Amino acid sequence: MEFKDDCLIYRLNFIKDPREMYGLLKSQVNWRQDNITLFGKTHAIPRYHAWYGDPGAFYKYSRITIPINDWHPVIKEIKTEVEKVTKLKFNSVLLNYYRDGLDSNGWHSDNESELIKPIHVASVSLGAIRDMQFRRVGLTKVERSLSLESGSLLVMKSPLQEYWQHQIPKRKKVNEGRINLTFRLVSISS
Ligand SMILES: O=C(O)CCC(=O)C(=O)O
Repeated sequence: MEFKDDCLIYRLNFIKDPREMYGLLKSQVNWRQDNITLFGKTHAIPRYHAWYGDPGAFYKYSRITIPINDWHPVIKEIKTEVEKVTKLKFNSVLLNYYRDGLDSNGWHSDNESELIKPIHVASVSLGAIRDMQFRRVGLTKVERSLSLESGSLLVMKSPLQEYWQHQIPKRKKVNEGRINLTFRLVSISS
């Protein structure tokens, strides 16, 4: 599939006061740093993360099951606004906290089995500007790059995750933190 711009919607100034929202989430989110085992070696993942959602909205990626937190009222308000703007439904959110440019998120597609198809992901950025790069599944060449500004909303619509991978590469010159919220719709287990 070619990179179709209608699969990506990017909107600036989605969050009214991104600086204040960044400070609030940095201090109030139940952040954790999990380990990942790759090729027999265990490493701390290069960022903090947290999972919030409806009861039963469990999520696992890279073989890490992140404990679910009940909705924080402010995160729930952001979800409501995201749903209003995108006309999509979400029941959970993965938050990432990149302490500085040495924290990162490697190549992947958001295609875990819990995600309900068609997969749409809505992503809100706060704090330092970071690049999101895109490459086709199975290829190494970076074909697109987006600079994600504080307060922005990026919607990745189906079928993007089937054909493309994305990453947030390390950027040594970035000294500030960044928080990202990616809203998802997952199946509910009892
Ligand atoms: O930090 C971002 O903007 C992307 C996060 C991401 O790719 C993910 O959580 O799956």
